[in-house]
Amino acid sequence: MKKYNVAVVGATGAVGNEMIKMLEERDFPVANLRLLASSRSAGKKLKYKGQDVPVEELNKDSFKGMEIALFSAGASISKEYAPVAAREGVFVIDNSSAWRMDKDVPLVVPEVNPHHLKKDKKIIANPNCSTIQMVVVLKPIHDAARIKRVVVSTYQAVSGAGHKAMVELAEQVKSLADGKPAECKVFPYQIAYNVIPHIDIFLENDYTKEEMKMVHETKKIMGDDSIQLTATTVRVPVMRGHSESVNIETEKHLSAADARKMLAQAPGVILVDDPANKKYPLAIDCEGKIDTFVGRVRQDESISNGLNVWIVSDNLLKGAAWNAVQIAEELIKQKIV
Ligand code: 25A
Ligand code: L14
Repeated sequence: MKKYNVAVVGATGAVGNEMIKMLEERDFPVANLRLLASSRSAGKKLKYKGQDVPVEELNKDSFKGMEIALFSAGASISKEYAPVAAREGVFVIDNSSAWRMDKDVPLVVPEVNPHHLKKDKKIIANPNCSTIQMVVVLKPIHDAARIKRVVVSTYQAVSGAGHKAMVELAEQVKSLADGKPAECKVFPYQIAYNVIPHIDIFLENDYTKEEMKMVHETKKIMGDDSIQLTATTVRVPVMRGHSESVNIETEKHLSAADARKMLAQAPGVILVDDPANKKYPLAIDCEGKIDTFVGRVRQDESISNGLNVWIVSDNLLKGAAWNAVQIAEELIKQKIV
């Protein structure tokens, strides 16, 4: 089997770290692995398959001889360096929001739109974490009953905001237990023992950017602009795993029982739905897993064709690192790379 030269940009971050682990766990056909980050991390060593791999400082020559590059170092780095890599013929799978809505860039969730990958589209965007886990569940429902409108509220883990945010939650919990005040550097307010209805920046329409990403990205991935969606995105004091309450209105009637049957067979989805035995998806159970978990499947009794579901997935894996590596696997499967 052919092996590929793979670069990870932002290798020392919360997502980058999981990308390296994912390549290892999936036994991805790596010939050479190049780890890139800022000058702060240059010289540091990270483990890959038991070996020490040095972290190099990212520069314009970093992509020579590479074939696939996984980016997770923020939008400004992606804006600057993804075109540099693409010009070298490298397939860039970018986890930032920089390229997602560019009409020449495929925005891909392999269970939903693998056909959007193309040989001449060197930059590929990895969608927003909250959107990814939602669309793997929406896709089979849309195919069966045609979705008209979605109302979603998210309960997002702090790891979505990176490594520093996880440290902040842990330190706040400790400070408060010691009777000391909680220090806020990453989040605008104390996140320990709190819930903050604000992720990413506020826009002119008073929605946050995170909320509008869910609106626009869902339509692009599903390839259907007619799907109406409204979102409220909320930060909760959970380390890993985003949860979502999703209300779905469909054109055709779909019973909760039929929806459950379909979801149990949907790719990448695991149904955990047994209320009598208190079984439903929990963030703490999904940590470290690549699947998307769905439960609490119910009829929306206030309208004629509606469902309510509860969706949970590890935001650092299906929401970021796994979806990126899965796209790379798909490029190989489709003989694109
Ligand atoms: O710009 P955005 O889009 O708003 O994104 C902001 C951040 O969100 C995270 C990610 O943070 C990103 O930087 N992120 C983005 N998408 C995400 C998603 N879908 C997401 N998180 C979750 N889900 P992160 O901390 O996880 O990762 C940051 C990585 O990017 C590298 N990086 C930063 N600037 C770079 C760069 N790489 C190349 N060139 C640059 N100019 C960064 O590497 C990390 O790998 P690093 O070397 O800067 O950081 C290594 C470690 O150093 C610590 N650290 C970070 N900042 C400082 C610091 N130490 C001291 N002083 C600092 N100012 C951290 O512990 C880090 O792990
Ligand atoms: O991928 O939880 O657009 O703060 C960046 C920040 C996802 C979540 C993205 C967060 C996000 C995120």
